[in-house]
Amino acid sequence: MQTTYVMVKPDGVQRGLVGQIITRFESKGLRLVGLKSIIPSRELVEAHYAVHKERPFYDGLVKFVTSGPVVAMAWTGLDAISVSRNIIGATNGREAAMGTIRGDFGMDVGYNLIHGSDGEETAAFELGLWFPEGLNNWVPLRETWVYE
Ligand code: ABT
Ligand code: MG
Repeated sequence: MQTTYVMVKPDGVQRGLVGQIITRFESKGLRLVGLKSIIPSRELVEAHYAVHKERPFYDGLVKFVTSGPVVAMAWTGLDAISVSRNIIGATNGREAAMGTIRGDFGMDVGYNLIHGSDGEETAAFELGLWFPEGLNNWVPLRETWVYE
């Protein structure tokens, strides 16, 4: 089992897509172990995107993600990291496959609606950063019908 950090970015929240986005992860069979709506501080977002610090889009990206509420989530499941990246779709919404969140709702690279951790180390780092209070340890009854 893996747990991944997923976040609806300010554009997804402003466009009223939070419910539809959560539904996709929930109906896929992933388990929700953390959820909160916050306007993140500059320090938090700078730490989150530290790997992109030298990139030309970094300042704009930090400004964008701190511009309003985001919805921070933690989802658990078998291969939750790659499963979530598949639900999310390619970085650029114009190229993302239909059926993915970005493919269905997005038209841009910068405003790409949602974030998902890209590996196990990143997930551990991001979950610790956004959920220092910890996650909910539980197993939904319906999960007995998700995995054979
Ligand atoms: P994230 O899930 O947000 O990390 O997106 P993804 O992993 O699909 O894409 P990466 B490459 O990690 O992009 C991080 C954020 O930077 C934005 N970006 C990226 C640009 O604005 N211009 C660019 O040329 C590139 C490569 C897209 C991502 N987030 N936003 N918002
Ligand atoms: Mg990324």
